[in-house]
Amino acid sequence: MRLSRYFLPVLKENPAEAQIVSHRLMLRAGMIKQASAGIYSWLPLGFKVLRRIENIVHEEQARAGHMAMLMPTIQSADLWRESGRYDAYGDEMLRITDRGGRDMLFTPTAEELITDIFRAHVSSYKDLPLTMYQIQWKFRDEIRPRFGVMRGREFLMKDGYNFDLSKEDALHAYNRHLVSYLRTYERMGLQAIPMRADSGPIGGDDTHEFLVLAETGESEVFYDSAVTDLTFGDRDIDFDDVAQCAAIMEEFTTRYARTDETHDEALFAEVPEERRRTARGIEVGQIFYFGTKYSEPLGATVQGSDGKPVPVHMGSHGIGVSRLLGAIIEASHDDKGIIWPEGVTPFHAGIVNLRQGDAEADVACQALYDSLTALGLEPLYDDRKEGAGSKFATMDLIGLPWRITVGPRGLKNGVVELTSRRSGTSEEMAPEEAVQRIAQIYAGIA
Ligand code: 5CA
Repeated sequence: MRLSRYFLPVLKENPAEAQIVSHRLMLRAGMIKQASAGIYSWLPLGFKVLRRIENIVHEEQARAGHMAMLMPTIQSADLWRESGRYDAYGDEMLRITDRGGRDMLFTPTAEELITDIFRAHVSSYKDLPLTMYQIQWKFRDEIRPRFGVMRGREFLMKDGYNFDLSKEDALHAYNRHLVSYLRTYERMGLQAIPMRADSGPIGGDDTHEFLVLAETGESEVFYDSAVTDLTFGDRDIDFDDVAQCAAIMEEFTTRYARTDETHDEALFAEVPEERRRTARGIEVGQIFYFGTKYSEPLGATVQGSDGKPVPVHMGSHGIGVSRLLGAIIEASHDDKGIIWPEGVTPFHAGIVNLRQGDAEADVACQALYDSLTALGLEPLYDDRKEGAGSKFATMDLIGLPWRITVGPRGLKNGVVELTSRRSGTSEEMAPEEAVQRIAQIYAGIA
């Protein structure tokens, strides 16, 4: 993409309405624009990152054996009356009446609808286990939408639902999701720590939230600092292996890590004092096991091996897809702007032409652009007639992890400059070498 043709409405000034750095940087980098309170349009740069995050989620869900599907945003109130949540959900639910006077709603989550699909089509234990998920817009009429995409009213969520014959099987699904989420967040450059939490309106006894530590996080968290030493890395996982998933679950959840909703001072006191931490965190996902809470009232039963009907055991599992953009920026930025982790960056590298219009510099930039593109990478070429300072400032603000700077002086010596956004270090090298280096870096990303 050429920057001269790209829609990147960068703001010079800090927007007054933004209280936290991620919101400020998303507005300044022209990623989003507020349409009304807690509701945003996704401009090209923001939308690109959103898509990258979605793709990682899809890939990791497929790896865990879960099927993608899509349910509507507008649902009938009748189903929610069957589960008892139409009234229980309260003012957070956006209620709509259609022209026929029927009560409808904008989905805040989809346990009811998926259970309705299940009960219509699945009747035998032989069809279990089953896990399906979607990435779909949700609406929750939050009292205090704030911090940009972090607490929106309309937001994009990955929501997955498992159906199993027994509690034991459903707990394997729970563990499988935990394992899959650990890898998902790490691919986005995040450490998201599973913490025992409260289940709120979704219900159930077993639930973990995934928290990214950040001063601006809305949750207060208490943990044993040893949990921050754990990394998932590149493990070979068989998602059908019950013992393997359970072992990873145990590895990541036995040490003390809880949100304030479930915090227990007495248990926390058992953690060695030098490892006790109180901090703030951003909740980027949550997994639930709630057994038969929805299958019983909605009549989602299967015929067991003895021929008798049994209600299925369920859980649901969410990832805050749009919130993740904010969380990643909170975790990865500096005074100059965003620093995208390679896994989610909107463009793989920036090309800065220091002398646009200089025949040699233009040709060299185009050649770099073509070579990167031929390798399947997406560069952003700043081909505007602007000064070097302004070009660097834009690249730093939008946070591409790698920048190639091309100028007549370097070209005389056959070199361009490769700069890491994260470390700020630059190295001179032949243009082909810069291309190879960037290609190698991305080949190493899962
Ligand atoms: N049905 C379950 C799991 S599919 C569910 O709704 N879980 S949830 O309520 O925990 O939401 C899942 C994730 O969506 C949260 O962990 C959070 O990251 C994200 N989320 C929730 N509310 C908002 C909001 N107002 N703005 C942005 N993201 C949100």
